Amino acid sequence: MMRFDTVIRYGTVVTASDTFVSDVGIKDGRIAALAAELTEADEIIDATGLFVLPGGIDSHVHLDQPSGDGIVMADDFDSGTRSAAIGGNSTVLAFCMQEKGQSLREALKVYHAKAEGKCHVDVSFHLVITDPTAEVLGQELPALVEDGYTSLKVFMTYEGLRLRDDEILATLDTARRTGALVMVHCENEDAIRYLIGRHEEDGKFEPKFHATTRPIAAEREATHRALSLAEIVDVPIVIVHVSNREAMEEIRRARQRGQKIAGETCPQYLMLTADDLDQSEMEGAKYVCSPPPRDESSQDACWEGLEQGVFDLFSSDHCPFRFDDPEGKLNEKGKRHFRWIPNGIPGVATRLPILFSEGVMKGRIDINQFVALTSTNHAKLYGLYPRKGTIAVGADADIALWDPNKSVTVRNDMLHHGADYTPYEGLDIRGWPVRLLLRGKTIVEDGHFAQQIGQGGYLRRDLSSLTRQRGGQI
Ligand code: DUC
Ligand code: ZN
Ligand code: ZN
Repeated sequence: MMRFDTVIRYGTVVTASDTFVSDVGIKDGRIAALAAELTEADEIIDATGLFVLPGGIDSHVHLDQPSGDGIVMADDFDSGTRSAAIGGNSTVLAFCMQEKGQSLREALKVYHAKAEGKCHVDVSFHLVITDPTAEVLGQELPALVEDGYTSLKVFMTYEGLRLRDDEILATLDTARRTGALVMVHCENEDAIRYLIGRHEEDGKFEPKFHATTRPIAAEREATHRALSLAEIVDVPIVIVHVSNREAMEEIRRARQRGQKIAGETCPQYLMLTADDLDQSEMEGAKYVCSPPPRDESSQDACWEGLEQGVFDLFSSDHCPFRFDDPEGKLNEKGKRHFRWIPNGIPGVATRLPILFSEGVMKGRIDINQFVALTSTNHAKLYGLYPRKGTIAVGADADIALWDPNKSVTVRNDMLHHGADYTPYEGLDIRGWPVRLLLRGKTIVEDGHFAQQIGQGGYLRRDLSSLTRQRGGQI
């Protein structure tokens, strides 16, 4: 019998489709065998009573991104990927933001330098296109897709970032030609700017007005427009961070028309509401993110989307800023006007425990759906499958051992991120990732990092399952 480096014994293996009791044999960083009675190994891990899941893949994470004058993101690739690992993730996909006038190659050079030598889990980059010149779309992007940068994001909101509809169409056209997958942030910038103006006239500056200037209709309209633009060009897209029923129904309808669409939602749309922004002492600034959290019926809709498969992806949209910090939420301008409060909340460490506890343990989704929504679908949609995202012979041995009976109360200091708060402080969780292996090596055990962290590598990616096959769903 083959001698393994590591064997995980007696656990219950879970994939997106199956649940079965099996030992897992690991050799040279990969899964080499799934069978009973694997006994020959240098290291034996007893997983009795534990679930053996593919490591989480968080395909929507912001790290070390420039965020406006004097504002500093709370996580770089070191702290951000530490926090990811604590929460059971073995891969994150971060954004590489093109500055206006900057070439994509130049932007990538900057982000590779930010990540180099600092990562504790594997990492890859989505490009954010803010300046879709003829050169960028005609030459750079096609070459970069060939080089394994196979996904990109466009914004419909934020002055300086957002693209006009004709620019989005041109970008989508390039995606169609190259097989790149486009993620779209859907909010109507003109409507938001108009509403901010009206709020200013009325002297409404507190954090809670972040939510009222970005209403559901602004998200729904932009979602419909993004889907229409994709239909015109006949190309798949991902609608990211969907917060409510109306935007979700747009995805359903587009699919019924025959479009290939992926949908994503995030923990904040299940766990928070606009009321969280309505608190004294600027406390509401902690919850400012876009789209904003809505209300309980929107939370129910997002659960429905997860349960019924409208959403393929459950991502964190980890975009951390410190709260009590002049470079964070409480910067001088932010204290006076909600529009200067940096947009985003931390969540890379809490994404998986929240869905496990609130979704699996409360019977809303089964554990195979959990694996699909948090790992397998991310790998398929972003060109990492089957190397990542499943427990199968030949796959990287990125494995999270979950104890379904472990109860944890979330405290900020256990999350190892750079933010000085978590939106989920005090939340009681049932089910926790008690051990994480990255390519066969244990990197976290019982909330502690192993000696050999810092081994995260860069992942070159294939084309998305959504763009690769004609007519294919994931
Ligand atoms: N969009 C994101 O995807 N993340 C943070 C801020 C934003 O607007
Ligand atoms: Zn966004
Ligand atoms: Zn984001």
